[in-house]
Amino acid sequence: MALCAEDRALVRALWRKLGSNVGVYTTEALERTFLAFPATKTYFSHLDLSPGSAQVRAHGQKVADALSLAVERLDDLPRALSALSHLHARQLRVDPASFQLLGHCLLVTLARHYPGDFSPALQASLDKFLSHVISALASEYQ
Ligand code: HEG
Repeated sequence: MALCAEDRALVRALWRKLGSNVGVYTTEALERTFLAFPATKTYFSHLDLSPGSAQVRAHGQKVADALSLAVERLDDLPRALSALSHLHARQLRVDPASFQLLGHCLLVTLARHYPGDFSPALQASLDKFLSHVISALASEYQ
């Protein structure tokens, strides 16, 4: 389902609120993903995955930057993320089903840190945004 004007406004406002902490929350979401869905760790066997790992933090920042780019390019998501989709599909060979798991953990992380902002409307808009990011990332798998 496409993001309507209200979805876009809610997601952009949340991102403004996150400010420079997008990397912090994305890192927490990655740590939650590794704990809740341990099979996802197999893609990162070359990294130190212990709690508080600087390598996970550095990776979290890269994922966060891609999400922030997506927020800036809501009208053009598939194009904005096509190189990244290609990388995950052809080089990293990540099972696209795992994108949903990280998306879910990001939603949980943000709900935990911003309980007062997490209205049903924001949840629905954020969920739509993440679905769009996930389908853009999955677009190069065919
Ligand atoms: Mg991916 C690298 C973004 C989900 C596995 N991921 C990256 C990079 C970005 C990114 C920006 C760095 C690319 C580069 O260095 O050029 N990843 C990204 C997003 C999302 C996602 C936006 C979903 C919202 N990634 C994801 C998932 C897995 C995964 C769910 C596996 C379970 N990503 C993965 C691996 C690497 C990246 C193995 C390479 C890590 C490295 O070696 O540094």
